Amino acid sequence: MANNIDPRELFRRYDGNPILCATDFPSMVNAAFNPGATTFEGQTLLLVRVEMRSGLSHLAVATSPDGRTNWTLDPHRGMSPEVGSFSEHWGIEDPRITRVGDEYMIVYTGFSDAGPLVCLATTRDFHTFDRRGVIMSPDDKDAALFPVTFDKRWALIHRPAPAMTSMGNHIWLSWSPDLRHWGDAAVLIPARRGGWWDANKVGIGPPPLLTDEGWLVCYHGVKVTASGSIYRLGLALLDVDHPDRCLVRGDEWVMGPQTTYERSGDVPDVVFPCGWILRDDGDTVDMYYGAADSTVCLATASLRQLLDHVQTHPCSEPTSLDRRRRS
Ligand code: M1P
Repeated sequence: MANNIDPRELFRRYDGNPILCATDFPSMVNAAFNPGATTFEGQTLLLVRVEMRSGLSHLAVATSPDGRTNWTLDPHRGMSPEVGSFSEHWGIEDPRITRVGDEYMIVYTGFSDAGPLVCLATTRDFHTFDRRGVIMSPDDKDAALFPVTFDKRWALIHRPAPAMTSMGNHIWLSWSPDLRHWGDAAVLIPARRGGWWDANKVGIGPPPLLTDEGWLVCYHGVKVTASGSIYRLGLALLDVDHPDRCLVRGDEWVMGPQTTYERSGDVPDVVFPCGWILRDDGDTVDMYYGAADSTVCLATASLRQLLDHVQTHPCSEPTSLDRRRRS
């Protein structure tokens, strides 16, 4: 069994992984990872976080006809940190793309002088980007928008970090009538405690995916061990009309670092998806993720199997925050 991968795993890694790495770029860069993903003009489009050899990141566009091979890196498309900007002073990272009609809404982390914060930009062509500004103040990151409004309000999943880190870094959901003013914030998926794989720190992966059974979300959970952190992925299902209600949260992780390219790199033992695409057959989910903060990889799953799994492996130990919300 190569790399200890159980053939029953829900996500199957693409044999050609990594699909993109630093040496694919025309200039010398340190790493390419944590891509947002969408379809655009019939192609798969990735907005890849590229970390330069300064340590600062920008977002580059890569396209492929089949989402697997023949990637084209377009030097004229992408997003660079805004020159002179406080909110993007140390770069921009980890984009999540949500398509709304002809418009693509990109929520990304700005690395500001005051810490990481959440920014929003929109585009129709991935050439020009309309910056809509900071939508969550520091420290906050790992954010994604839903593609529809609920009673005329937008919903944003995000992950503020409390100054008292012992309180845990939980996934929150906030509301806005106009994408500018956000409020009614509440914890959506709390980090668990103790020995759990997702104890103390969690964050959303790709934007929520609408299914007949609810909004499917994939999130990362971080387990701190004596030799460092392990970033793994879990699933949850949110109510279709009330996405602030978590219907079910899976107990087990569904993907963790196992291959050499996930276990070894700038930050070992990390799988970190920021985008997934439901293909035209209505079942194939192509998930694009950063491996070890170094390369871009692809893993594929069946939507039916993901939904079955989360519903048949429900959380057996709700956190105190879960219990309070249910009472
Ligand atoms: O190094 C792993 C990841 O660490 C951060 O994620 P989080 O704050 O959710 O733990 C991010 O900087 C991310 O880019 C990085 O991949």
